[in-house]
Amino acid sequence: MGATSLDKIKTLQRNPANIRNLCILAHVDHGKTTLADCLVASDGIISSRLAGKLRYLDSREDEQIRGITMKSSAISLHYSTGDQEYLLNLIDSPGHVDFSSEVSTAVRLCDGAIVIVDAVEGVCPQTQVVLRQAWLENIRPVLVINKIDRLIVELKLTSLEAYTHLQKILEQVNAVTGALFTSKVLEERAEKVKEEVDKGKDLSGDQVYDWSTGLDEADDSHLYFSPDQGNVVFASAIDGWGFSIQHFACIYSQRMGIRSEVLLKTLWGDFYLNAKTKRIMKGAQAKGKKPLFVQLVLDNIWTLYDAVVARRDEEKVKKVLTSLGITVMTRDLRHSDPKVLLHAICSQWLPVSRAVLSMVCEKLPSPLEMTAERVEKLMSIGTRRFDSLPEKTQELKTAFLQCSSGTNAPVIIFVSKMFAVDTKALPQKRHRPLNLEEIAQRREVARQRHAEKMTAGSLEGALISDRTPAGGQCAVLSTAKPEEEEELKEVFIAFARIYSGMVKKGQRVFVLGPKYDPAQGLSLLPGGCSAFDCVPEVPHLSCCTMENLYLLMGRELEELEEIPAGNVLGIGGLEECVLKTATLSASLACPPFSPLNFEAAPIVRVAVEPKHPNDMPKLVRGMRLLNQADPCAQVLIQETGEHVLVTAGEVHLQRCLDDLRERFANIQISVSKPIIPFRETVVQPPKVDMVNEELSKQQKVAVIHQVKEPSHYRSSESQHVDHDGLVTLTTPNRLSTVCVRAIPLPQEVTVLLEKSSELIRTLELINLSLREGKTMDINLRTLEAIAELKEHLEILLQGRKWRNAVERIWAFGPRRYGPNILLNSIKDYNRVSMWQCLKGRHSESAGAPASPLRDLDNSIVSGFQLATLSGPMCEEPLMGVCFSVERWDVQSLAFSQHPHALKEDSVSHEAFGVSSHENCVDLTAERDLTERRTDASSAYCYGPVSGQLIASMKEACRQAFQAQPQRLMAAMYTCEIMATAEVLGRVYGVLGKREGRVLHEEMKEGTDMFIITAVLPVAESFGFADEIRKRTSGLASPQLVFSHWEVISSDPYWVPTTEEEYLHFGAKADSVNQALKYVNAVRRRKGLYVEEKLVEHAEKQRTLSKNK
Ligand SMILES: Nc1nc2c(ncn2[C@@H]2O[C@H](COP(=O)(O)OP(=O)(O)OP(=O)(O)O)[C@@H](O)[C@H]2O)c(=O)[nH]1
Ligand SMILES: [Mg+2]
Repeated sequence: MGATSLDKIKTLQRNPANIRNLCILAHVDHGKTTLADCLVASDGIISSRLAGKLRYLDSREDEQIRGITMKSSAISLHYSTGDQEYLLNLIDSPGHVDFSSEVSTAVRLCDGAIVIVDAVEGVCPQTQVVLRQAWLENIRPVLVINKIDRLIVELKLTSLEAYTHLQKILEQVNAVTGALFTSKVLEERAEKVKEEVDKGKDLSGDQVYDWSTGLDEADDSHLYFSPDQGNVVFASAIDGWGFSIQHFACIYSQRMGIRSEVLLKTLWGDFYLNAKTKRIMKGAQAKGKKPLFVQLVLDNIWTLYDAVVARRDEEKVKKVLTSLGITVMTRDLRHSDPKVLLHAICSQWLPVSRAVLSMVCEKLPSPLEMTAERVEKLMSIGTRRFDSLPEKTQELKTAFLQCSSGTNAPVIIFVSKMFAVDTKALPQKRHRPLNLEEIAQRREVARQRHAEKMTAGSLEGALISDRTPAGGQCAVLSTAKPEEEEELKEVFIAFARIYSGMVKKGQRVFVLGPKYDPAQGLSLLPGGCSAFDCVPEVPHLSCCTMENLYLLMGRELEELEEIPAGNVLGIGGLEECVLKTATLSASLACPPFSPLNFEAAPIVRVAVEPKHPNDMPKLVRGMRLLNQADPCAQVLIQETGEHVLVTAGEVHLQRCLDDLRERFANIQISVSKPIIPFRETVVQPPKVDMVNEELSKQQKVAVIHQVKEPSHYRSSESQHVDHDGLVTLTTPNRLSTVCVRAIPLPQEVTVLLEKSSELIRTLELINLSLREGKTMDINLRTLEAIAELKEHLEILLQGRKWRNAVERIWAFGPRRYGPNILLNSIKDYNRVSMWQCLKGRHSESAGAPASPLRDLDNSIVSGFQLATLSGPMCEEPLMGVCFSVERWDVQSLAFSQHPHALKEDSVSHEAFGVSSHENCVDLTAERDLTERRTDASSAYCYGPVSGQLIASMKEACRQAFQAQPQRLMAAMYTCEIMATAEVLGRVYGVLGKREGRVLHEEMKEGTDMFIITAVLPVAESFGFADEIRKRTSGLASPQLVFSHWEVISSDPYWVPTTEEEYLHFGAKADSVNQALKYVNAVRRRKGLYVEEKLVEHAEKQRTLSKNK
């Protein structure tokens, strides 16, 4: 540990008013870890000479080698200013998109954040993301504009230009905050209006509607970053300087005799100093004067850089040194690298740590100042409203707000991630210096051992002397083994924060799973119960012992006996009961915290297998550990038996594999090529053919169906496909028939469904509990969001085809929340509406009459779920397809087979509005009927009706899908690349080669950088970042973020049919068909049949000359 003793920190931990829990957030490479170094150095933990070079919080080897942070890590610092002493629990987070889940875990534990922006690059995509994350977690940010030295040295801006540039950056950051604020106000406003409308329903009609948006009254001035508010620091972390305008206001108020409050208001802004009158005036820009900030602040820094770095003028440096009253060591003064001298001067003149830490202590809230709004947000589980939680649970709100460590305060802890550390790194295992007594004791023991050996040796003589080494060795080996095994072991430590109560080592607490319901817990255990008791079975509740408590000190851990509320800590001994996150509490009334907001979804998958097959158990164990140690990585076993690792991107993948090889599994592994996800969809029949000739409607249908596998046009006893794509399928026992049609969903609908998947999942949960007869107090916001989704869908699904479609939605799929719809177009079949929760609690089951089909309803949904989970092209999930069930017959016999036998006769429902197919269907149905009666008994051999119906429904959906023009959808990344004009061409070259598409390109103001925004298929993205970096000599480095799914326009099953196409593409049409290439690659990987001819006319390859 550094200069601060452990005892000091323990004392500071007890005073929550002077604790600040904060994290450092920014885009990749904007200087988070460098700034953290400066702050760590100020506490004497590392030398200030090494600050910025060491990157102390990047403790992993690969972090040091690659120069990027991959894990968030915490350190506790002591800072004293005036008579106040503060404890800062600082968390450094990664900026690379692949690790954005680490940011989520850090933000959750903090009350405030330092947001860093690079002075040259300005607001970048990740800056926006982290500002949003801070906003969503209700934590307060302060701003550090870093790398200002680059404006001087690299861009060579004058101080005035730099001032305008800084102003622009501030505007950009505030614009992001402004947008977040506006959306929140509008949301609240909408909520309020709705509440008023709900309340005012029975009032008479003379209501006055207030059309204002609420934005005018809402005060948002405190949210913005402004130097005069004291929440902005200008810095160069690498050169060790930083300042807020308060610092200069203090200096100049003494020097110039102007009150510091006046200076504070005028140092930033359009003010100038009138030399004659010695007064500060407004309108510097209009009058062409130097703003105060330039004259009094920036000019000094520019002069210093000019003297030290540009001119290396020793005389001038000395003059500056005397005027600042600074002394530097002669070796720094003579150092060949001017940056060393600069660092030595700046870190004394304007130490960045002082500027940043005093801003943090002043502007960021302590754990005592947590807002009620944030507490409610943390405590509201899923769809539940805060005020619908049990009374005892609501009472816990005060515990959060008081943040007390008293004996009565309930213990509440949130674990945001589990991280693995080497057992050797634990303080218990660390070698500590021995005190004098221990040294004497050991010496005594050694002396005795030696004496025993000597006597034993003299007794046994030379007889056994040649046996001894072997025997000895044996003993050594056997004792060494368990030790070695233990050494390999990784232990998991929970990264957590205490929100209330005093936590003691060895304490037992409840672990509340994400689905734990405090109402249920309290009712099952009415008398209350402590975690020490033998707890009876309560769903999603378990107990654990906090075996060790640690103070997190970057690379090191310090063991503590107890830790009071308001602190960030590490907890040992939870690996068995906590997978990734958890809420721990001593009270049963505590609800599980709301889940973390993750920004990036894992998308890159690889299959992993051991090099040596008998290492399989080790791999399985290693994968399990990896899953626990990473907040974002997913580990799954596919149906094929492959072990699959899903990560957020290439860099993340590399890190996970390294961890697996070197820490968790310790074996050699082989890794498959990335498994690229695709989606399958159907589209509207194309209007033009491949050579851009217009296709008339009739011809088009003929062409497509003729070309595609003719076997689709099967018409057998049990199945029939008609010309406009309606598929009729009968179950093998011929007791039930379904007619299904696949219809492409409009693109906007697919996007909306994709975006709302979480909401649909919630809707499904609500429906499930309603079906089970449970009542639920649903959060008003959730209900509103559901109503909004419905409304939105209604707007998007317009036209005759979609009449009343939203009400008729039967299910979403796959997995009940995917972007495909099952539509109930059966006449007279009334189901309980999907949207029943919107209609009030009492009407739900009364609406629909009992139908004999209801019992088999689930089979249809299951069949649809299976069909949408893997499509017919290459067994990838479907997207944007609507399956409309237009007819469904079930014979009464089927019901007698079904466990819930119903005594009704044959029920037949026909589709409405579809006439073309009716004849043929009716004919088959009639014939079926007579046959069915005769061999009813043989029907039993096909198994339960429900199962048959699932299989038939799945098959019907697949065939309906194949009856439409099919397309593949590719996952797309967006990337923003910053590049200088010289390398722009090469960037375009790489993008073009990889099927990328440039969306727009703009020049960053004040610099010679271009920002290119492009989309790129995930399938083509592997090695993209590296290639760009290589081709541009490291000048451009892209950040890839998954953005959306895009239909690949080419038809994978296309073959030329018209004369023109034939001429253009040749008989085999084997020129590049991107979609077919992908389909075949996926099919080959999955071991499916691939229709490919590898070598045709082999004799043509013969070399003629050889035959001669
Ligand atoms: N010129 C200049 N370079 C800086 C400054 N601060 C940091 N750097 C450099 O910027 C690079 C990135 O710094 P880091 O501190 O690793 O950035 P980071 O934000 O922690 O990056 P990630 O953790 O990977 O997101 C390093 O090469 C630093 O030397 C600065 O004030 N001026
Ligand atoms: Mg870093």
